[in-house]
Amino acid sequence: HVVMPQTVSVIGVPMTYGQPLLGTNFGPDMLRNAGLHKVITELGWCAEENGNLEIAPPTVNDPVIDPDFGNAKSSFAVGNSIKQLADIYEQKAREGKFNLVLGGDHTIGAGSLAGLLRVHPDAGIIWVDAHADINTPMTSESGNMHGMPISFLMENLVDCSKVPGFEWLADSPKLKPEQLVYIALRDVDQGEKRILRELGIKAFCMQSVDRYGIGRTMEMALDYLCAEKQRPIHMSYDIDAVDPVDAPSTGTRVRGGLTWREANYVAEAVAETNLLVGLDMVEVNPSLAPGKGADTTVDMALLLIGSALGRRIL
Ligand code: Z70
Ligand code: MN
Ligand code: MN
Ligand code: MN
Repeated sequence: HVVMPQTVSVIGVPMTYGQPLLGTNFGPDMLRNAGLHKVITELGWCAEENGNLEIAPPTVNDPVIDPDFGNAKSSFAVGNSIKQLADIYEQKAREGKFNLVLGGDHTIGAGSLAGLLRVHPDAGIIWVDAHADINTPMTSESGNMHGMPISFLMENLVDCSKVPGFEWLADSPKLKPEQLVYIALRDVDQGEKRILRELGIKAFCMQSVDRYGIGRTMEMALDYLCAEKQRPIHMSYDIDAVDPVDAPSTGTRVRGGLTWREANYVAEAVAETNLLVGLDMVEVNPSLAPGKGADTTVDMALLLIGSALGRRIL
């Protein structure tokens, strides 16, 4: 069995080079300024603040991916930055701490998973997102790396030694398809559909939420990961999984998302397993809906973090 850690290690990763819009770099400080530490400590956890990782911007001299291996914009800057996250996530996980990773765009998920798998090679991953984020540099139509983090962590999908900045990931422990489950998908590229089908990856898209409700959907998702044996879980929560009504300040709004209650229930259900060892909260971009929209989005993100950390109504 896995014992719930008592310390939440807060890691800010103000990464924005995995997608074209500036502003996701303000996510971590927005969440802290809105009372993140109060949320953590009021739930009985110790908060260990690690500040923000240093993100070096891309330069014109950076090596770029050979077009024969696809397109991966700013891979050198992205890869070198998230290597730092992999290292600190690994260190904190070994200390038995809960990793709370504040994005930043979703490329940082690759850093969290790399660190996680070094400590818990058998961990389960819950990826809550409107998007599948499993394009490879070959299948990606945009070249934006926030649409790719999972592909870099899957066994036999991307040769990381061919992607400048990601060489360090080539010999890192990788994910098997059965370690991953998606929630809330509704905008999946053709190439991604093929990958999901060929690898047999379990995905509960919005149609599943419509058909079975969020309660049964989460029961099936958690059974899929944990029915046979308990394993540590990492949840990577893209705020764009939530309907734009409740999370407008994000780069790729897709209508028909999780309601406030459904989004919250996802976090509550995962918390109830007592298996959660880490959480990414990503793609909060306060610049995109300044004022009320940003506040609504940050409020939603803090709610989800509190619920994932075990807040109960009663
Ligand atoms: C598309 C791509 C994406 C987030 C957009 C979009 C990916 N599949 N992810 N917004 N958070 O460009 O690969
Ligand atoms: Mn995402
Ligand atoms: Mn383990
Ligand atoms: Mn997304």
